[in-house]
Amino acid sequence: RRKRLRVLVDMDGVLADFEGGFLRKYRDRYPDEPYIPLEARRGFWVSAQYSQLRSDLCEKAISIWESKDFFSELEPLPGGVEAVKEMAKMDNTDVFICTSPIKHYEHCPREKYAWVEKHFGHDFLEQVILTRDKTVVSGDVLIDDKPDILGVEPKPSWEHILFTACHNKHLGNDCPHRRLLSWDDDWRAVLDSKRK
Ligand code: UMP
Repeated sequence: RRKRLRVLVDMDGVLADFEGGFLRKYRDRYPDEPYIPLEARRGFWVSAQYSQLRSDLCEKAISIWESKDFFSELEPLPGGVEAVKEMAKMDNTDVFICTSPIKHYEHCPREKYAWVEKHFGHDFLEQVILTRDKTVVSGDVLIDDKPDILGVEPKPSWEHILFTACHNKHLGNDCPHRRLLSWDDDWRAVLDSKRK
């Protein structure tokens, strides 16, 4: 394979602990409201599951990630930053962080850049792709915890590698993608399989 390998890595739920950060701030802000423990999370959309729990909890959940400092204060998930830095140093490999900002744009896009700068350094901002449609971005692999990544391009160039998260770990055979169980899993082998 002569071409360089292009790896797209999602941010929330793959590099940054969106679920953990959400639950902590939700419980701090709404200590008397019911909540969904991470072991009970099902489905990508946190708002949908809170809405099922009680319809008025949907907007309370949304208020958490629409708040200032939510995205910038997310903790890195174990091993993610290190793995991406290592990928970026590999021969014939280009790595991009490919993430969808929320449409409430007051804080999220700026804070996503701030998060990358904090954890990867200023120069790595060159590698950031903010898009609401990942199917129009070309790459060899997309490592992402969302089970269904859809958009206007019906045949995206990347293979979706599903990164295991609390909300998708129970999905069985109706989810056809190869998985990365965590950053301790063999991500190098996944990349190598695409170099052939
Ligand atoms: N998000 C929502 N609602 C939810 C859960 C997540 O709007 O219930 C947001 C957080 C992220 C985006 O900004 O959706 C998901 O982005 P990707 O992980 O697909 O890049």
